[in-house]
Parts: sequence; C-alpha cells; structure tokens
Amino acid sequence: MEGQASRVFLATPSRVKEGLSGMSLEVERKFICDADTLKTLEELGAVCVGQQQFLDQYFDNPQFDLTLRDMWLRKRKGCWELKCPAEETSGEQSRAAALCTRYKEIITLHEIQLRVAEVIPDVCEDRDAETASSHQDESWLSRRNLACFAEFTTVRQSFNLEEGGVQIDLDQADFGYHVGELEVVVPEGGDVQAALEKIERTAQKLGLTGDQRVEGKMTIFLKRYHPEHYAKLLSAHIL
Ligand code: V4E
Repeated sequence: MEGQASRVFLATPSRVKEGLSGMSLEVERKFICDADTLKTLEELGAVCVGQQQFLDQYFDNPQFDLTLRDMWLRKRKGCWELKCPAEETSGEQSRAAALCTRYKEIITLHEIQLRVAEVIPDVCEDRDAETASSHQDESWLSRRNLACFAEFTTVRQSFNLEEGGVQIDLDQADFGYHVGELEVVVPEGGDVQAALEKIERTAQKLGLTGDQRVEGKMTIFLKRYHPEHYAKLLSAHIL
C-alpha cells in the first residue's frame, strides 16, 4: 500500500474529554485503504471497536479567512470543533515526523469563538451576545459571516491492534472517497516520539511503505466541488 501521510494534532477527539481542562495531542497518519485493507486487519487480529456515521459541516467566511490560516471549523454530531495548527515540538526529526502536520483541536464553544474572533472581526457591536451563545444558537456564525462551504457524511469503522494505543479508522465518505487513518492520542506534554513510533510500527504491519502524503476527505472534496477554494489553499501551501 503506497502513499501515506502522518499528522500530529493537539486534540481532544472524544466528547468524553470535553470536561477536561488539559489538551491532548493527537498523532494521525492517513493511508490509502483498498479492498485488501480489511483482510490485512483481520490477518493481524485487529478488533473492530465500532462503526459510526457522522455528518461534517465545515464553515468559513467568503474570503476564506479561516481555512487560509489552516483553521478548520466544523460541526460534527451537533458539536463544534476547531482544528488549528500547533507549534512544532522538539525531537520530531524522524521520517515519520516529517510526514506529520500539527493541529490543535478545540471543542469548547467559547474557546472556539475566541479563536475565530482573533481572525474574523464581529460585525455586531454587542460582544456580550457571544458569551451567551450555545451549540444550538448559531447567531455567532452570521455575526462573523461564516457559512457552510462543505458538507459530507462519513461511515467510519474503527479497529484496534493488540499493541495498544493506535486506533485504525477506515473512512468512507459519501462522495466516493475512502481513506484510512492511524491515530494515537497523547496527553498534553506526553511522548509524541513514542506515538510516532507506535504509528510507524502499525504502518509497517499494515504494509504501508510509501512516504507520499495521502489526501484527506476535505482535500478531495474541495478539489472536486470547490476548485477555486482548493486552488487558493494550494497556492497558500495549506493543502
Ligand atoms: C486539518 C485539516 C482539515 C480538517 C479535517 O481534518 P481531518 O483530520 O482530515 O478530518 P477527519 O474527519 O478525517 O479526522 P478526525 O478529525 O475525525 O480524526 S481539512 C485539511 N486539513 C489539513 C490537513 C493537511 N494539511 N494534511 C493532511 C494529510 N490532512 C489534513
């Protein structure tokens, strides 16, 4: 299986973690999944730990002020999430690390609004209104001219191998794109290098030998359906 990409995300991907004040680090590597992937997982003794379906809706303003800063605001399962680039940490010079990108994932609505406000000014004078908003109240979007630019549904199957800590997700997007992800969540200040090594070992077990970056669902979606937006992100070296 040629062609894969790794990413590091500062993240709290599970809703269960929403109450925690600390931020965790999510290390992620995409890979091409084909008809043999499930067979390989089976042969390796991988355990299916769940299947889910979710709708992702991504938001930006007409100038693409968020995505041109590599900030990805989305609504998934009724909850807001913001991914933004994280600073590089030391000791990540390996080949696996060279394939990584780093993002913080913020899931607290107020924190998301503060981050968005740093980039897009509020057209409304009443700034207090924002502090009162909820996941249901979407007036903060219009105050910043934010609208949905991409929407797709994913069916995700998740697997674990015996060596703990690496989640393997096989995603099938409703616009006909399949992609796999190897993911390790590291607590804030945790050992990123160890996570990268775990992912590398899992990648080797799966036979992922290539070192080409594999495109994510959004990249393919924009390329197909919003080529102008895609071209801007490409020339800004975001994608
Ligand atoms: C960060 C990002 C985007 C937002 C979507 O991120 P992604 O991890 O692809 O979402 P998903 O649903 O597959 O995973 P989950 O969040 O459920 O773990 S869209 C583009 N980016 C940037 C980006 C990049 N520059 N390079 C690679 C390989 N991936 C993403």
